[in-house]
Amino acid sequence: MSLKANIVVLTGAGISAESGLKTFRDNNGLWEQHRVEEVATPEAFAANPALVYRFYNARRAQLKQDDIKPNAAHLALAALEKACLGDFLLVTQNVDNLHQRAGSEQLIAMHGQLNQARCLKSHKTVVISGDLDSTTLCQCCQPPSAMRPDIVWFGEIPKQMNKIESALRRADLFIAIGTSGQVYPAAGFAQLAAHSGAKTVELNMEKSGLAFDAGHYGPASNVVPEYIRSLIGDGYRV
Ligand code: BJW
Repeated sequence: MSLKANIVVLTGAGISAESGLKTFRDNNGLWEQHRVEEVATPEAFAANPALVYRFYNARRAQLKQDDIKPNAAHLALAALEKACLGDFLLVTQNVDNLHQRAGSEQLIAMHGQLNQARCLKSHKTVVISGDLDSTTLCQCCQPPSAMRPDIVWFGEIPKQMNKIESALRRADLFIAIGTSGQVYPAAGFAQLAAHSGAKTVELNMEKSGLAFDAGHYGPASNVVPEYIRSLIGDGYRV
């Protein structure tokens, strides 16, 4: 079955939890005793670049492990995109590549991607697969410049905000999945979509505390395929 509606989906770390990637704010959310706020800021990078490179190198390496792969929730969203006859946009706060690997195409990685590096001088991005450190140089500048992880840190502006906000204003349905709603601007998307007349739905392990018209709670790999089947019918299986 197909679906004639403009849909915006926002995902957070919870959708990748059952793929083996830790969320940020659960009990295990520390990395070598550091909270995310201590490594994911421009100030942290300026003060201790080696630590920050190491943090992102470890997480990039983890993506290559055989057991880290898209789960049923990622696959269900790729199926929803195919069934959607209106405008569809998947906005992820995640920096992993699991939505891309599941086949999602209309996708904005608003907080950047582990598999990209950015030139500190020109801000051009390149795809990387290995480690990055202060000796990794760009190929776009003369003399070559150092590179940083292409990640949106606290205090920086998330990517493609104009495109996201315009999709939210046109949305008939907004679905937030696996996000605690503690980090802005993503935490404000449901309200923006609702003001423009969209129905808002939360799919999460537990209620986030933000206001939604409806919510379904449990592990993403159960709740997301179930909800998407309720939209596009039983013909779809993952
Ligand atoms: C499951 C599950 C399962 C578990 N199934 N569910 C004061 C007030 C308001 C705002 C601010 C303020 N002070 C500063 C700000 C702004 C700041 C901010 O929001 N700070 C807050 C901490 C207060 N934001 C920014 O600085 C942003 N930039 C900005 O605002 O620029 C200004 C601007 C914006 C727009 C236009 C113009 C100007 C930048 C934010 C960058 C965030 N970066 C990070 C780290 C980098 C990426 C990385 O290293 O990976 O992004 S922080 C971290 O949090 C990461 C995540 O993307 C983000 C969100 O976390 P998420 O995904 O929600 O994960 P969790 O762990 O919090 O939640 C997981 C959820 O899943 C939970 O609900 C679980 O229950 C659930 N779950 N298992 C289903 N199996």
